[in-house]
Amino acid sequence: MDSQISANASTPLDGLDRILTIELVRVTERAAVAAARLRGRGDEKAADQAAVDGMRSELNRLPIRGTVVIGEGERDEAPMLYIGEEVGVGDGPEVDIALDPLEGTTICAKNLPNALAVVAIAEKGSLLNAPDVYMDKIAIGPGYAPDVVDLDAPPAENIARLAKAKGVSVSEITACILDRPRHAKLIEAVRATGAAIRLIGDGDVAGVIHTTDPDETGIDIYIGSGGAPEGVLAAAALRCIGGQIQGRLILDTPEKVARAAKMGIADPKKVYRAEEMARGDVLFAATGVTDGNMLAGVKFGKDSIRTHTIVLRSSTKTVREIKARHQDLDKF
Ligand code: VTB
Repeated sequence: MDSQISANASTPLDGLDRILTIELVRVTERAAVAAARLRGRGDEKAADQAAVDGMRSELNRLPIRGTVVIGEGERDEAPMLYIGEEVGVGDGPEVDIALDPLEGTTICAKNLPNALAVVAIAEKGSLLNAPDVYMDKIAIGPGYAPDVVDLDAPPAENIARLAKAKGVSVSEITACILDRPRHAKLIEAVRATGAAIRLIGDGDVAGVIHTTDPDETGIDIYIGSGGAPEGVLAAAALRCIGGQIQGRLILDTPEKVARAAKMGIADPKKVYRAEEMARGDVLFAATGVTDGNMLAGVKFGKDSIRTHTIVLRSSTKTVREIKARHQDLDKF
């Protein structure tokens, strides 16, 4: 055998075993196909359950000792993939898992763009254990100086700073914002700058990821409040692709502060950067359920099923796109 090959083969890799990168693709593919069968049926719960079942069965084949830290909810409210559930074959590295088998259940039920199956894996203890509360978020793609935008600055200032850094006029910036009554003032303030807004019904994990490739997606910045678990997933993706996110948990009642404290959050006002939500070596995968700006949705053919996945690894920042044609249809 070539000595170079054998030397490399026996050299332990830093962080997570890179073979997991490819294994992870199966996890989101499986969840996406299961959810996609229920696209456009108006039944959020059924689509979500199908995605959960699909994702769980593939996760349990991975050579890991995994613990779900961002999942479907607390043990008493989620029968599967609850926070604390152990997944994997029970052998291999100890890892933390953040997942959303169907990010955008309503999008899927209505068959609208950008529903995803999403998972991230990091070394044990590396993911923020975020409670299921809202998080204020601001995110931009790679290539900008640190903190060019600021979670606490007025929207007009952030848009102006971003336009300047990008070298374009404010009117050429597009902000992605969740279409919610709570964002009325934010939307007004961004519109007043002359920037465009892409209003999305759900799916702010995709919204944040879309900032990493504005030429393709047309989105430069994500602003607004969405789920904290979704914030951690988006942070994991940005750790791998590049880009910046700032997030602060919205702990607006003593009950939420106490719940967060129980999960280890001592400072309820802390602003988290990507590397504070997802530390160390991180792997991330997302498969399109419905057609979207970055990923195609699942396509059901007569003899095959097609899926489109991005899979990312923070230590090398490799972005892989995997278009798969599955012919072993019994598996799905
Ligand atoms: C967002 C969105 C998700 O939750 O995080 C949103 O990205 C936040 O909650 O797809 P509200 O719907 O209450 O605004 C989701 O819609 C998932 O539930």
